Amino acid sequence: MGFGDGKVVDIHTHMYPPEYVKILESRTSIPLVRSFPGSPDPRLILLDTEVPILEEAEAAKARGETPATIPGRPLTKHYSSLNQKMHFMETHEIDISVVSLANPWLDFLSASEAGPIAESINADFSRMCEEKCGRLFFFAALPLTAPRDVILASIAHVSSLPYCRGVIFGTSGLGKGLDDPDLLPVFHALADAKLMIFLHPHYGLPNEVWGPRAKENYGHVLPLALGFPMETTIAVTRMYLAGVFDQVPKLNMLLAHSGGTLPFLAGRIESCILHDGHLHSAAGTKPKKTIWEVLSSQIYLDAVVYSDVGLKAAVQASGPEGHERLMFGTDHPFFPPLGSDEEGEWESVTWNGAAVRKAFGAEDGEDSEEGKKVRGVMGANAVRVLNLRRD
Ligand code: 5CU
Repeated sequence: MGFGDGKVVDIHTHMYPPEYVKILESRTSIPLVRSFPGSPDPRLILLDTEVPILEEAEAAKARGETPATIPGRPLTKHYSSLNQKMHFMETHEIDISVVSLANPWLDFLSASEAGPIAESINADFSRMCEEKCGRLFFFAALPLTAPRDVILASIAHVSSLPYCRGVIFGTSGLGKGLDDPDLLPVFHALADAKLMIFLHPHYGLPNEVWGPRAKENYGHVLPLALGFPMETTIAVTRMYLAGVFDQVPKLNMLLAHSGGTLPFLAGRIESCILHDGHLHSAAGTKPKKTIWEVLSSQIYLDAVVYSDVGLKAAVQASGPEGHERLMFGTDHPFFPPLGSDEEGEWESVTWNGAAVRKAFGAEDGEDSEEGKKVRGVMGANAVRVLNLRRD
C-alpha cells in the first residue's frame, strides 16, 4: 500500500468560525443569522430564495407571533465547534479533513474590511489545524472584494501557513465572474504558490427560474440540487471559453459537487464550440485545449454527488486516470439528518461513501485494482494531490 492508502479524507467540509457568526448576526441583509420564536437554534439565512420567507418571518416576529415558516436552516454547534467537527470525523471514521469557510465566504465585505477579516479568519483556521496537528488542513478564504495588492498579499500570507493547502473561491471572483481578465494576476499568483482553488457555488440561478410554486412548496431542493451545480458549470465554462486554462497552465482547481454538470455536458460544450461561427472567425478566440484536456490535467472533482451514476460520469470525464482525480467529501455541516440524531451517522456521508464503492464495484479493503481505486477516491488521492502530510 502507498502512503495514504486506507486513510479516509474529507476535502469538502465547512465551518464558520465564531468571529464569522458574529458578523452574520450583525447584518440586516443576507447572509445573516436571526433568532425566531418557535426555533430553538438561531437560523442561518444564506440564499436569495430564502428572502421572501425571511421577510414574512421578520414581520410575524415584529407582531409578536411565531412565524408560519421559519426561514433558513438551524445554525447548530456543527457549524462553529471544532469539537463537533472532530466528533463528526470520529463517528464517520474520517482520518483527515480539509476544512474551509462556508459560503458566501467574504464576498459581502467592503473593500476596507475584507483584508483584516480574511487574515483573522485564516488565522482561526490555521490555529485549529495546529491544535489537531495532522488531522486537519484548510483551504483559506481570500479578501476578493479588497484591492488587488491586498488580495496578492493575502495569497502570499496563506501560502506560508503550514496547514493551508489552497483557497476556497465562489463564482463571483472580483464581482464579474471568473472569466474577468482582472483575475488573471490572482490566478497566476495562486498557480505560482501551488495553491489549489476549491471552487464552490453559492449564488445559484435567478429566483424566477424556480417558478411561483417554489417558495411555498419545494423548500431548498431546486436551488441546492440544481442551482448550485449549474452555477459551477457556468462559471468553469466561462473560464474555459476565456482561455484561462490556456493562459495559466499551472492553475489547479477542485470543483465542488463533482463539477456540477460539467462531466455530463463537456461533449456538448465541445460540439457547440466546433459549430460556432463566431469562435471560428477572425474576431473570435477558441480555447486551445479541449475541455476534456482541461478536465484531465487542471481540474479535480470532489465525489459529493450522492450516486454512482454521477460519480462514474465524473471519473470518465476526468481522463484515462480519472479515478485519481476524484476526492471524497461530505459537505458537513450542511445536510444534517432530519429523522435521526445529529450526533450519529449522517446519510450525506454514507450515501457518498456507498456511491464510491458502487461506482467501482469494490470495497475499501479489497486487494484488487478496483479496491485500490476506492481507497484512492476515499483518501489516498487527496493525500497525494494536496500533500496532506505533517512536515
Ligand atoms: O443548505 C445550503 O444552503 C448549503 C449551502 O449553503 N452550502 C453548502 O455547501 N451546502 C448547502
